[in-house]
Amino acid sequence: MRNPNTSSSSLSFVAAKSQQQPQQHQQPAQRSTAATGEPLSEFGREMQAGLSRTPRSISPKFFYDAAGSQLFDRICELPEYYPTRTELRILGECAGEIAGQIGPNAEIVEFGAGSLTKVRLLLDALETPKRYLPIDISGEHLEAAAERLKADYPKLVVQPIAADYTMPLVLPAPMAGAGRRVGFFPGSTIGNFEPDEALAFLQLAARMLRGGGLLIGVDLVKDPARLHAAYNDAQGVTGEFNLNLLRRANAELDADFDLDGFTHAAFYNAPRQRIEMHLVSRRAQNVSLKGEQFGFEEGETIHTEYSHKFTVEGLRALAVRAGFRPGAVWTDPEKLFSVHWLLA
Ligand code: AVJ
Repeated sequence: MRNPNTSSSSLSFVAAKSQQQPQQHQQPAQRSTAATGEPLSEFGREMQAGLSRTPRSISPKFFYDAAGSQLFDRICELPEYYPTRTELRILGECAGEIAGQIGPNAEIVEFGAGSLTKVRLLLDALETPKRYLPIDISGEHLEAAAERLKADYPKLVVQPIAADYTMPLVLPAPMAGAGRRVGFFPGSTIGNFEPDEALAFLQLAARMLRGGGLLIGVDLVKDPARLHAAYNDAQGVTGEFNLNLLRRANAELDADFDLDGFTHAAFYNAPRQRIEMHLVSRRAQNVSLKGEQFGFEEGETIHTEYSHKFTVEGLRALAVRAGFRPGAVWTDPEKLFSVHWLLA
């Protein structure tokens, strides 16, 4: 994920004492722009760095401002975008079996929790789940979603953690009488990571969840035409989602990207088993961002996202390298998507 997630951030998880307050995590030291001397946001720093390197790139975690999150919700409803509805179907149909693997009194830690819809399928099937710890970068969105969840699950302890889970993160100690601590990482967000980052994430998750497990949703390798269509929808919503990054830079970083001067490009890189998304400059142009000028040639791109696809065996082998013991796997009849139970 980068659902959010890559590039310069390091991944690490540390266990700590139980805390009742939602946690806020510190941003790294601020850098300021030469032009104004004002401190830059994380988005500002990464955008400036991303436009300064060759080839240009920016982490997909910055897609998800309010408008971007809404566009992503629309993507999930598109006829071409099979992952969300397929994963929901698997979680719904296999919830009993999944709950059987997890066992009673579990503590669920969700990475990149968003609007907390998928976990309800799990909570409904689990035997007396004890606590739910959703981690999400968007603190406000998370608080609101957590309040709604609390109202629906009065016996569940809900403790949101506002954090970027690709950054160092402190988790509360297990509650007295808790069962397994189980990570939940749905949506194939792991596909956003570079292969070495995916391994690093899984290694840290295995360490953090030792004695428990990880339930992870992973999109599968399939007919490239099907993949291509999922990221090049007829209504152009995925293109709007991609271009929203530039709109966001204009609004937040006082940039002057011409939204008609860039176009969405997404293609399947078969040998690397991944969709690659880019923003392509349609002509030679200059863009300014926080007082700095960036020249684009016609056809020059900003890489915005990888969405890696896996085989069932490939994901299980990666999990073994990371220190998990692969357990059950659930898929849909067409083998579009998979949900894996990995013992930590
Ligand atoms: C949320 C990262 C899983 O890779 O399919 C959807 C994001 N990008 N359409 C994905 C996305 C373009 C999505 N993930």
